[in-house]
Amino acid sequence: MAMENLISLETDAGIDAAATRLSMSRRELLQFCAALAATLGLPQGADAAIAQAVAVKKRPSVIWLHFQECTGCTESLLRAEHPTLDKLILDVISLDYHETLFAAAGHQVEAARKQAMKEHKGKYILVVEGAIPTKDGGIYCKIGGKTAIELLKECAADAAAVIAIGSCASWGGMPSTDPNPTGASSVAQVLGKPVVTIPGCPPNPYNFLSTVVHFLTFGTLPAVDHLGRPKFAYSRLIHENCERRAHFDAGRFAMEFGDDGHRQGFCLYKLGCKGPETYANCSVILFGDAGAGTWPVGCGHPCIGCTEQGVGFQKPIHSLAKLKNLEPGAFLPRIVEDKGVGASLGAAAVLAAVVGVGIGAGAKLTKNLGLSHEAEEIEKAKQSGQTTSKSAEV
Ligand code: FSX
Ligand code: SF4
Ligand code: F3S
Repeated sequence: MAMENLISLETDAGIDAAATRLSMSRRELLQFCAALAATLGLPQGADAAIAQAVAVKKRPSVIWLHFQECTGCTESLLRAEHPTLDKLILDVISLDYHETLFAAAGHQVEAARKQAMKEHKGKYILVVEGAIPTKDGGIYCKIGGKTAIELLKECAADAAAVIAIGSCASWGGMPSTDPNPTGASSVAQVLGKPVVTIPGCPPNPYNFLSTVVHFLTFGTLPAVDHLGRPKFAYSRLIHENCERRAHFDAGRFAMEFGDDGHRQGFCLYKLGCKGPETYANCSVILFGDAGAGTWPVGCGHPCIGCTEQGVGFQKPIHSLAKLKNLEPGAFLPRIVEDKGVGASLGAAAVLAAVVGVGIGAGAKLTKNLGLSHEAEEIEKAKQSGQTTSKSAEV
């Protein structure tokens, strides 16, 4: 069906014109639309609808506010090493107000914001980057004489949709960590109503682009969870689709940066990887965009849970993650467990009770987590020419 739709677009001059505008070939543009449709989890044929929307629909006006943050969200969206993405974003939206990117300043930009709000009343998308300081009347962030609270409320009043981009805007992010001296709050907290959130510090720009393209193509925002996160991007734990998952299941862990396990690409759980308690699609669409495997865990650093309230910037980077789901990733091949020894069934039962899972999964997990520590000791002992009581058990 998708193919038929794409073939019927062959003569669509709009696609060619859009491809020329974006300095892409027609094929590259259609491939990109197919990738966006896949990211959004849309059925076959949606790629053609997206291609047509990108090519012919009127671009929605976007007003982009900056509050308490580092501008990393904007940086990640427009990063220089991948020109296609920023071109696409700037092509599918009409960015009518953006403090960082505007060449103008002062009253000129304030006038541009008011003009865009008047012209596109009830139709513009408001994107908010950064947390909103609420302590002491909100005096810790003022733009053009107005507090962030005032600006946010003013701009949200006539917006068709509000998108909180980044963890700061989504749940307070880094500025809200204890003791939160400025009372940094999320967009939803200040507006008192749910908004679409795209957490991450910075967030994956494809998730923002996919959300906007969904709005452009279908006139609605994608389905979200109870925290306002688009389900297409945040319904799975990173751990469920991680390329190192088979090592986790097999009990193969890097124990130190640079050790043998780390060099061999073993699981980073024992270095503090928060993938088991972090909902995001970094492991699926490989956030990093600098080549294969270049997402945080792919590069060899544990995920710090930057999308997740209560995890990112709250838990120590190298503390062990809470295991939220012990089911193995269904599609990953098994690795033969050939190392170490297991823990007792009693210990497995205790762990299973603590984490609230069935004894089978708990026993398997306990066995595997037990494996690596002991195997590691045996390995070290072997290397130093010693024997241990453990090695006799293997
Ligand atoms: Fe920075 Fe954005 Fe982090 Fe916050 O991203 S990358 S501090 S989520 O608001 O600019
Ligand atoms: Fe991947 Fe981290 Fe899970 Fe290990 S703990 S499988 S590195 S997400
Ligand atoms: Fe953040 Fe972890 Fe993804 S640190 S970018 S949620 S891999």
